[in-house]
Parts: sequence; structure tokens; C-alpha cells
Amino acid sequence: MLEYSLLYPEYSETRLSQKLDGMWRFAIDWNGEGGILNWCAGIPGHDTIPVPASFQDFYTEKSIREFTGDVWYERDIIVPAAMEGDRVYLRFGATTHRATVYLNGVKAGEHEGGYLPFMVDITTMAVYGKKNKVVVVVNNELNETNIPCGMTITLGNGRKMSKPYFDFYNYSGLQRSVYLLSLPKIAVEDVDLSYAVDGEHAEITYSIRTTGDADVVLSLFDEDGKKEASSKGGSGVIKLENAHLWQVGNAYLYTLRIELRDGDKLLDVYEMPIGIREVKIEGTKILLNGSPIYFKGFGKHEDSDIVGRGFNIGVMKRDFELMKWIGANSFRTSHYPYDEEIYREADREGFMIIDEVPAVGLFESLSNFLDAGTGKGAKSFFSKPTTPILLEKHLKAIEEMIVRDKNHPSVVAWSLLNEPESTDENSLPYFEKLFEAAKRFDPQHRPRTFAMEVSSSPERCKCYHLSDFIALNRYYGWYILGGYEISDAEAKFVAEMEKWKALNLGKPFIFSEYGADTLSSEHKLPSVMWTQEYQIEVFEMLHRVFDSYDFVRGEQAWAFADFQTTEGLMRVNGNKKGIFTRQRQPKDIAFVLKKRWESMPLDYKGDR
Ligand code: CKX
Repeated sequence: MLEYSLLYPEYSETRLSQKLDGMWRFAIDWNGEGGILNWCAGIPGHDTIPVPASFQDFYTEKSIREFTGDVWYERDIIVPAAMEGDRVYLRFGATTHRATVYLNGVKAGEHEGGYLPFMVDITTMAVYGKKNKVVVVVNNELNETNIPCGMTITLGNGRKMSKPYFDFYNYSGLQRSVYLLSLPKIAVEDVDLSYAVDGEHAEITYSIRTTGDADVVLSLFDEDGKKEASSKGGSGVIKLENAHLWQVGNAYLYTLRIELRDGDKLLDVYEMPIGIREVKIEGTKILLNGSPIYFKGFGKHEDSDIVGRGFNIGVMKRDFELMKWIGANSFRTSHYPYDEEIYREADREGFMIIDEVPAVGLFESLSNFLDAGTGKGAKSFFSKPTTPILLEKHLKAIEEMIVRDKNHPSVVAWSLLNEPESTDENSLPYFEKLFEAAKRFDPQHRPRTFAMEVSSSPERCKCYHLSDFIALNRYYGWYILGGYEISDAEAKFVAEMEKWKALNLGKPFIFSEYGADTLSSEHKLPSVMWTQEYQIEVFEMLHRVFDSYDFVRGEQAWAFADFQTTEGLMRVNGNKKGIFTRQRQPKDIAFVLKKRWESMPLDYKGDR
């Protein structure tokens, strides 16, 4: 069990919450001496930097952008006197990849894992009604004992450099909001909800975890603020006769109000939006509220100009508008859990999310995306002396992701790894533990999967049977037989699909990635690779194959938008497989997808 609550930092009658976003003081620890020089009591220099944001893309010096090691943040806060007597925390939305937090020069807490929140308890350390100094040291080094995997090398000039085993830039820093929070001594700590839907009849099974003894009172309000139901006790069932269901593209959100009481005394209030819906897999169908659904959408990244992976509410809004425009209904949070605001927006807009833990780069190759794309390079990633440490961190990230995201109606499935090496015997016991943990942590037992690259073939993969639905990342027509060889790519793709079909797994398949790098500047008739015309040809070929297999229940194009990667021969200032540019303007393929997706009903292939 986690030692802190991961509930969204809501404000309420009993809870105070103050965002600490804005300009923080900032220093790069070039010589790794900040600890010895006591920077935890105050950092040197006068530089300031926005929070939330990645630190990399603000500066003009390459040595700063590529800096690998410790960066230090500092700001003063007033801890209001009104918070005294409560439990007081600093809550960090994401510190990539690890952080130690100091208050007034004293260590207050630490966390490893760059894409999930954590809280540090400063109740007894804070000076109330006065200025307090917060210092955070963030380290962005990559290794093979934490996810995502990579390595850190040292150049001849003594500078460290990150070598990700994954295809996105190693953005880091305080990339999400920081909050100062106060919670009552007896507070709601966690909420488990699960749903059973039968026509308009719905049952909500709940269980509330608290930090102390209290009477629990629940009230459920509809979107007009009318009380629909209430219940007493820490666990129970709420029944609704005419429930408004949360549907794709037609979200309905109730407000669940949880009160903790001691007789007439109100100890805590926590309110949260909830959506009633049921996700199930039956044979090769994925059912939402009993009806078959087909996934249309994207693998995405949190990635934009200037702020890098820093959460940007404007970019979020634009992305949802573009996804609605193109007729998408879903996305995968490739390759890490995103900012909580994105899930809240998906809840409101009726988008389905496949929520992915940051387990990417678990493949014995520096250029995973390159070797993996052709099926080469698979060795034995899960039989190293360090594998048990990696597993422990991986399980912790799964727990944190599920505890944080389990109550979003938009989250309909968990992805436990992206493109891992799964062809070696040693992968199986590792994967089994992940799948077991995801089931244990999720009261709704949502479908679990992992995204498989091409060497995880029907003949060689040792783990696909663990997935509730099969998620394939396939690049026929790009990494495999691109350009004029596209007809052979199609034949090879069909040959693979026939092998999956022959296995008769009785499970749904989703294409969790497919695409082709395309420069928005390039046009050519007849096409060549990298042009907008060629991207369209690849998608048309792949869609033809998807459409000819009934067990294919979804397609999520790679990628929503162009994104930054490490520089290299295969990348022209980033990965250009975007359907939109990094500035969120459409490439020609966007209009092709719009036509296709708008013509496909939500229950596409549902009668087969
Ligand atoms: N899949 C061969 C993971 C993504 C990459 C994508 C690509 C690969 C392909 C695997 O993170 O960006 O190469 O475009």
C-alpha cells in the first residue's frame, strides 16, 4: 500500500490546496557538488525557470539541453497559519526521473519514477504563517533498474549523456504542477469504485479508505446538482434505476460527495466526478456498457514546442479539439501516464484511454525502435542480475498508476509495457507478476495488455496469452519493406495476420501503433518515402488489412503529432510520424483518416 494518498488535489470545505506553479529559481549542478555545498538550504545563482515545464528547450546552449545529472529548483512559500493542526503536504505531479525534496534545508522526502505524483509530509517541519524554503533536486539519469530504461554514458570531456532505449526525448524537470495541500487528520485516503450495468439499472460498489475512524456518508449528485442517491458506511452498494451512463463521445458525469463525520462534526469532505460504465471483453469483442466498440485514435506523447513534456493546458485543449475533428474516440498514453488534467478532460469529452505505465525500452538494444522494427536485436532483457530491482520499480509504477487513475471512466484498459523483449523464456515470469499485480490493484479488473513489436510474433512471443486483448505495433511499409516494396509489405502483413488467425485466440486485437515518417514539407507524385503521399499509401494498405480481419477491434495511429526524440540518423529533428505536425496542424493523412473514422460507427464490426 502506498504511504500517501494519490487522490486528485481537490479543494473542499475541509481541504486547502494551493498551486505553486510559476517561476522557480533554478541551477544546474555541473559538477555534482550541490549536496556537498549544501544547496538543499538554498541554491546558487539568479536563474529562474517556469514550472511546470521541461528545462531543456528554454536555453540556447546545447550543453544545457543535453545536461544529464542533477538540476535544482527552489522557491519560497508561505504555509498559511490556517493549515496548522491539519496534515500538510507538498504534492508533485511529476519529477522526471527522481527527486529529493527539502524544506528549510531538511530532507522532507524523495521519489523515483518520472511520470506519477507523490506527496511529502511537511506537517511537523513547516513554519506556519511564515516563509518556508522549498528546494527540489531532480535527477534525469537513465539506467536499467528503473523505467523507462536506458543508460548514462560519460563523454571524453567528462560530461554525462543520456542514451534512452526508447524513441522520445529524455525531457525532465518539474514537468507537472506542484501543490501545497492541507488535509484533515482524519481524511479520505482512497476510493474504490466498480460498476455493474444492466440497461438503465446500475450498481455502484464502493469502498472508502480513511486515515482514521469516522462515519462515512456518501451522496451522489447528477449533472444538474440534484441528489440522486445516498449511502452510509465505508463500503456498500448504491443502486440507480435510471442511470445516465458514461458513453463514448457522450460523457455523463455524476459528482460523488464523500463526507467523514464524527456525530455532527464534519471531519472531511472529498468530491469527485465519476462516470458509470462497464468495460468487458467477450470473445473477440470489446464491450462498453454491453455494446461492441471499435477503437479509433492515436498513440500520443506529452510533447510540444518550448515546454517539452511540461503540461500545457492550451496544448491539451487543442489536442482534444483535433481528436474530435478527426473522428477519434480513444488514445493510448504512450509511453507513460500523462498529467491528471488530461484524464479529467477525457472523462468530460467521452474519450477512451489505454493507460500505459512508463515501461518502455525493456529491450536489449540502444535503438529499440530501429532493431525492434525489423525484428532484429531481441536478446534476453529479463535475465540480468538487475532484473529483480527493475521488476520491483515496475510493479510500484503499476500500483501508482492504477491507484491514481482507477476512478476515471475514460480509462478502459491498462498497458503494462511497450515493445518489451518477450521472446525469451525469462520474460514470462516477469510478465506474469505484472499482469497479476494489475488485476489485484484494479477493483474494476479492466482489460490488461502490452504493446508488442514485430519480433513478438505469434511463433516467438512467450507472453501474449497473458493479454486480455492483443495490442500490436506494426510498421509494414515503413521499417519493413517500404517504398516500391509496399506490395510485398502487404503480403507479409497478411501472412502474419493469418498466423494469428490460425491460433484462434478468441481475443480482440488492436493496432496500438502503425504509421510512416512524413515530412510536412515533402510532396512527390508518384510518391517516395517521407512524403505526404507515401504516408497516405501506407495507411490505405494497412487499413485494407485491418478491415479484412473481424477480430481487429481498433486502430490507433502512430503518432498523433510529430514529437522530439534524441538526434540521430533516423530522425529529422524528431519523429515525424505525426498525423499532425508538432504545432498541431494537419498533414494530408489527417483528412484521409477523418473520412475513414467519421464513416465508421462506434460498433464497427460489432455484428461479426
Ligand atoms: N514504436 C519498431 C515505439 C515508439 C516509436 C515508434 C517509431 C516505434 C516503432 C517500433 O515509441 O516512436 O519508431 O516510430
